[in-house]
Amino acid sequence: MGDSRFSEYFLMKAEDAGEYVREKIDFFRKDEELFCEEIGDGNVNYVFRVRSGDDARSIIVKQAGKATRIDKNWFLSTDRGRIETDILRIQDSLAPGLVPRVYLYDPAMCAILMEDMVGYTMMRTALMEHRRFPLFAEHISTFLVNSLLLTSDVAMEHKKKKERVKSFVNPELCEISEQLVYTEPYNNEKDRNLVFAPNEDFVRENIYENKPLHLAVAKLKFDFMNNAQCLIHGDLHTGSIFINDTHTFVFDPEFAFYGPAGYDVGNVIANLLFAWCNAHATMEDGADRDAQKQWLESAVADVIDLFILKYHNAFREHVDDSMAKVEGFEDWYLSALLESTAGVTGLEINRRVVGMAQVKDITTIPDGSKRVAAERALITAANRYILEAPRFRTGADFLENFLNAANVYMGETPCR
Ligand code: SR1
Ligand code: MG
Repeated sequence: MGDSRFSEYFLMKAEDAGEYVREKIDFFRKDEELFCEEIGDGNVNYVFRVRSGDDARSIIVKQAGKATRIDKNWFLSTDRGRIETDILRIQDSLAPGLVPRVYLYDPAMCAILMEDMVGYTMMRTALMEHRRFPLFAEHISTFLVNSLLLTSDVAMEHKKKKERVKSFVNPELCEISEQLVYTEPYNNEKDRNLVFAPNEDFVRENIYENKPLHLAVAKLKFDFMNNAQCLIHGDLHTGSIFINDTHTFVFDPEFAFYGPAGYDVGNVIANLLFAWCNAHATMEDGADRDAQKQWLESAVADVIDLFILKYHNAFREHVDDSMAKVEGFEDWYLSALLESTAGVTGLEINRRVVGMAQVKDITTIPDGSKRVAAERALITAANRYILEAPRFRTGADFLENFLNAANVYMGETPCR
């Protein structure tokens, strides 16, 4: 393969990807014509779908660029493809079927060849089409408990876990989160926040000048940087999930590292709340909107409550460290995890409302006054998740806090 044009890294274009797949893997028939398009819509990588003319077979090639897509001057190690491949294989063993299959990782081109999730839609897109997925909470809670608890010290042999911590050190991707989640939304230190103009005063008073909030966020930041609790996905928003009526896939774990479990759970909750705001602000008042909001409210509460239930089951089944079995430890460990989940729910909300990497659920709300109201409700709820984190113990606690803020700013009694 030494003389292959793919033996040295270059950033592929759609027209390269078919030839690349043929060279790397025996996936398509030799005689079939291949079609390829770049379908990535994230901030970081390039994603190519290569398919046969009859659509019978297709495969995804995900290539790491040397710079992010959102900012061409922001350079990142291409090793993130290796990290993503390794964690997908681990997650597939812990939560079988809930992540796409990886066929091959090519370190020369920093590209992953993986299963195309045909018949699935990116969850953010589906939620913005106001579709409902009754099995989502069941699936994601299994994914969260299995991938988080079972990679932590309470369930893993400690030396093996420490080896894992080493191999998932991911400094540049972590730095993105340290900046975009834990720093810039609170001080705009790089002058790249994107504040919706009518909310400038609200953001200044409630975020930039909120000293108690800054202290709480600072504590969460250093927890994120120092608490090597378990192997987290690191970017588990609804753009990292593919879904249909019967099944859920979690993908795109390139931000993975050993960090606090609450980071993943909190990301899921915050992104369901963005979908709630989108439904409220863009659907016509009536039964369908009520049903959409009601389903999202149940999903928020169920993700937390099913997580708690499955956590206890998994703890009893898998934990064998004698000190982790000391009476009271199981509940103490869960309380800390839920407290961290509340904090991160607030952080993810604030950063998506005022930071540089925003979410379409909110930015595409066409009616400016409804967007203003949604953002104020979100920031108000977010600050309470962060400042009052220890009091969030159940799904109902998480939901009630958001609905209270929605009731004040979005002018309507929520559905529950
Ligand atoms: C520079 S990357 C910006 C954001 O996109 C990713 O999906 C992460 O959420 C990151 O914070
Ligand atoms: Mg991503």
